[in-house]
Amino acid sequence: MSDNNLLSPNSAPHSDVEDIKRRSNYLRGSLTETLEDRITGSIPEDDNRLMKFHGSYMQDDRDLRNERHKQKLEPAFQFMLRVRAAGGVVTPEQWLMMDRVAQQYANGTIRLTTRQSFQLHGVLKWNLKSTIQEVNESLLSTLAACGDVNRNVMLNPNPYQSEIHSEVYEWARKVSDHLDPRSRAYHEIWLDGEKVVDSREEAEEQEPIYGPVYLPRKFKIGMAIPPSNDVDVYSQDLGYIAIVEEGKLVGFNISVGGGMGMSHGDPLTYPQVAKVIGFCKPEQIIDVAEKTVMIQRDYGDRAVRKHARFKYTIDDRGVDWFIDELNARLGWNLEESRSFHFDDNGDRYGWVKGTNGKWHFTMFIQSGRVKDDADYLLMTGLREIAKIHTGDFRLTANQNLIISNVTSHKKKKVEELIKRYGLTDGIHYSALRRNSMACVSLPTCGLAMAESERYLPSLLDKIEPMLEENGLREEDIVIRMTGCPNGCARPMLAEIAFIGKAPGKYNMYLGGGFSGNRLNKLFKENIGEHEILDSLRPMISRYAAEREQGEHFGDYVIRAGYVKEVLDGQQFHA
Ligand code: SRM
Ligand code: SF4
Repeated sequence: MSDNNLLSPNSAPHSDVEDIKRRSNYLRGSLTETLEDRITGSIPEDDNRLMKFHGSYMQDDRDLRNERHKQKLEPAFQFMLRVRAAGGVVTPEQWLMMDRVAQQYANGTIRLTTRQSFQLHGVLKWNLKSTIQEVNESLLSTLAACGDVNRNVMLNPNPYQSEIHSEVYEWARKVSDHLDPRSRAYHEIWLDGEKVVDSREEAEEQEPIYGPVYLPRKFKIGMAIPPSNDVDVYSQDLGYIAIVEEGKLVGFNISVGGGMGMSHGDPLTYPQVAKVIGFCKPEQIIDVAEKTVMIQRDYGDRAVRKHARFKYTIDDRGVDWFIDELNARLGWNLEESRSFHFDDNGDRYGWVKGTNGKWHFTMFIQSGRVKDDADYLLMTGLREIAKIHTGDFRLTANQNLIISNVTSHKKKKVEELIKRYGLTDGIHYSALRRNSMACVSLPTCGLAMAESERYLPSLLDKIEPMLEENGLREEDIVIRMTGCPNGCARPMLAEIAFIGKAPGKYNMYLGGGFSGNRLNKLFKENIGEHEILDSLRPMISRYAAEREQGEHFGDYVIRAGYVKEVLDGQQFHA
């Protein structure tokens, strides 16, 4: 089947992570023993690699690192736990569970992620099991939230087209369930399940899609419902674009090979927008997902992890090769892609009535962080709403939250709570802030080179007056920041982006497409706040004065010559 690495024979070149996966006996490793070790709050590196498949990363509080080092203490080890829900849809009971475990076992906050999952930070090793058990009791899971497998399947939360949403949501769930790892390791380790699989042969049957070494790298699927591209479908390894004709879902266009991650100064790594390769009927999408994942399993690079994402497999072999391979494995051919149009990749805030007659309220949550501050009791307000809410909550791909499916009967009560706690639809913020995203970064992210979540709000405070002065307060401009070039807030698709280089220093990018359809381009390297503001000031006033009717900022900066357009198929660094 593969000329490269089908199930990664030991003799083929492979990275150390491949060995760890192979030795792990389907994600078990020595995790059970490691968790019982009370001498240290940390876990060994091999087990940490496996922990990712179980939805957790070991971290340490980087704010405390130097001080603890001086005091000759081990770093303040703690765990991040990612809880996934396909399409970001959760019940009020599940919200209340997240709230409870965040208070009891984590740092008292909930982080809504750019892939519509939850993250908890600061969970201690001894509390991991209880936390994961509570999560599972409420029918959510941390399994495969991280690791070399398919991650949370994203879906436009679409509060207004309720029927289409529920139909596409069912498909998202089916794709997600189908691609879940089937090893019993998760149940054995965390849920005290019976040890059912002893022999490798039996287990192999249990991982018919992934096999014993899983994928070469993480794999991401997103489903967009035009005209909204809020899930940034072109950033996904595999994208589905719902095609709705005469009010009915007729199928999906398929896009492949998107990805955001790169390393500074390494031209072999680059972000890329996905290519649309064809169309299939709704009932065919699981087959397409399965076969695509299996092609990546067999042909992805297992030797160099930096080169192991699906986008590189496609680039190395060509998109035509991929289509042929996919069609051959499917036993039928994809149809010609259908026409569609995206307007934007943002959220629509405030109240809207769905086609099912129920109400939906989209809230603005700065960088997805749900917490209580002295002057903003966001977490408490949402808890009070969850206690009386009979619909659902939807996490958006822009780190926001929708209180969804509110009956007309309950709307007044929910509105009262929104008012009492001052929960905001962002209307009193600038449109720039409403279109902003920042990754987690410091102090928890071990890969962060600069601040992001903790810095972007104050940078926005300084940019907003420039917008006000130029009458651009209500102009939608997409701005994103990350603390490193891994691209967790998909900054490479923003009209204005800052990617961390060193403490207080960022590379500044301009010219992304307003609907997430075009990568941006490097404008200035390694600049601090002063230079950021000095660069933006004249640009913003020129934009206000010179823009054409309906011209977006990302298009303007290209026309005005600040950066060159990144054409389709061109790489970021070109
Ligand atoms: Fe990410 C790694 C946070 C979405 C590309 N990402 C990390 C880690 C786990 C750091 C680590 O490996 O030690 C970060 C944990 C920080 C912390 O303290 O919480 C982290 N990524 C996040 C989240 C929480 C950002 C957020 O602010 O919401 C997002 C969680 C998503 C989820 O719920 O599943 C998150 N990460 C993304 C996205 C956006 C997306 O998926 O739509 C990307 C770019 C898309 C892509 O994958 O191409 C992304 N994260 C990465 C990468 C680079 C992968 C690559 O292509 O090379 C890494 C590093 C790695 O995998 O080695 C990474
Ligand atoms: Fe960490 Fe970098 Fe991702 Fe930000 S972009 S969360 S700094 S890995």
